[in-house]
Amino acid sequence: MELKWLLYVALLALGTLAIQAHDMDDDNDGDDVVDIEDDLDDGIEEVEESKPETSSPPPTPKVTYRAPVPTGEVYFVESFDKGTLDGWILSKAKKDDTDDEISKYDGKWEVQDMKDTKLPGDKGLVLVTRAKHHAISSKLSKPFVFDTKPLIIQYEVNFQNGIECGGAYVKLLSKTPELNLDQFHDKTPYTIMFGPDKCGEDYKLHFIFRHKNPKTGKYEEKHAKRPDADLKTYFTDKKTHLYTLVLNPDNSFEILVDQTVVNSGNLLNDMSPPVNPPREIEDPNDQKPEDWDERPKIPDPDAVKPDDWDEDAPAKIPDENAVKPEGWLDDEPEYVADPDAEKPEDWDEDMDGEWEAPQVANPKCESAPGCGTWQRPMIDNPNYKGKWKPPMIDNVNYQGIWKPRKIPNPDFFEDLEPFKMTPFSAVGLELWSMTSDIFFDNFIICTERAVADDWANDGWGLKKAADGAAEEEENVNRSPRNRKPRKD
Ligand SMILES: [Ca+2]
Repeated sequence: MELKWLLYVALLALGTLAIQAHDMDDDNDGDDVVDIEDDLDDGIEEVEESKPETSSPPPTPKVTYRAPVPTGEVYFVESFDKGTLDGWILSKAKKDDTDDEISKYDGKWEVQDMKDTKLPGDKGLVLVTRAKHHAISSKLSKPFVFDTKPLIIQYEVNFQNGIECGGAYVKLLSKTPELNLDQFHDKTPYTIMFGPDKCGEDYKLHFIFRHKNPKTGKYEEKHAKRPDADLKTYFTDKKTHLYTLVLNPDNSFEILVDQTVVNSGNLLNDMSPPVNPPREIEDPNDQKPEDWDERPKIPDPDAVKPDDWDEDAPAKIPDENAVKPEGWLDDEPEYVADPDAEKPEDWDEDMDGEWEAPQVANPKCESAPGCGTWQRPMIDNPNYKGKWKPPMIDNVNYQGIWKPRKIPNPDFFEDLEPFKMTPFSAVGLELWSMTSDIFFDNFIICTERAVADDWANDGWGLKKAADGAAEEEENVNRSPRNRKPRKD
């Protein structure tokens, strides 16, 4: 059912494209638009067949991909469909705390089609190299100032080769006089870090913001709690996933993957460490008085050991009721010298001592209940009492577990508007990955949910629909009853 639905979406989406293409082409007659479904079927087949199976040049697909266009105010959009890195700045910085060999940000970025793309022309930004530092960034059309409107940051990631250990998160770089995208590196101040990150079996979806302490002016990272949702498939299924962070002026936030909420909360309650420090703290100078009694129970001082309490009675005694089993061979040893053993010929009595046959289990004992001296089995002694201890009673002097007294926190402050973060003026990717070919696409930073949703429908939605239609096509072809004759 889902594939059918996807196909339907694909038809709709691609149909829209066909109509748009028609609008742009005045010479076209109306028949093409009416017969959308046939055109589409052809279009998708031709895309399929454009894989380099033969040496002839691939046919031009009828359905041409069209880059998405934002439908409202945006601070940043990038679809990479112009095919260049225009507007992006590669970092020339070095990491100062690592070996010279790997300290350079010399990882490669390229604008490419996705591998096995179903939408030729839909390009994205690809982190090409493995085991290198990558840093690239781009300026917003205007700095984002946190005021009365929400912040929405959204983009697509496809781990085309899966991901062993590496990140695909973005950093929204703080607007500071020192910000120099040419020298973007791991310590460049950011306002928000958001997106997927994975190492080993740890699948993360970061949302971190840097909060300015209003008392000290120092910044501290605040991390969103981990999502309850299982994130693994987003990293392993090699599909394109859409990551969205929505931050609202009332301090609430939502994190979505593929337009489904996977984490949500409030900047005041759900970040770690908390934005606001506690109002009171324990007095570090307070000390527990020496006579403070923390014992809830004590041994009864008035108790006396009863006269008949025998501390020496053993825990176990021989069972006097036990009877020696019938047929017990008291005079037979359990082991005897092996009658079949022979002294080795090279045995030297002077060197090796007197030869003795090795011991073996006495064959006579095999059919008897036992051999040798019979002993009574041991049982628990009913008269055993052990060491006498006085019973425990409530301690009338108990004062409870001591705690230092509370004092006002000298570092206390209260910021009720953590949403009002440091303005940011650029978006950056500063990443290390042990797996190559991470595909990024369709970045958008805006303030209206509808604008982000439209952008998603025209970008990520189209990718998903095209993939769905191609999957459906494959399934149909795979079924022998429906196998179509090849065109050529
Ligand atoms: Ca694109």
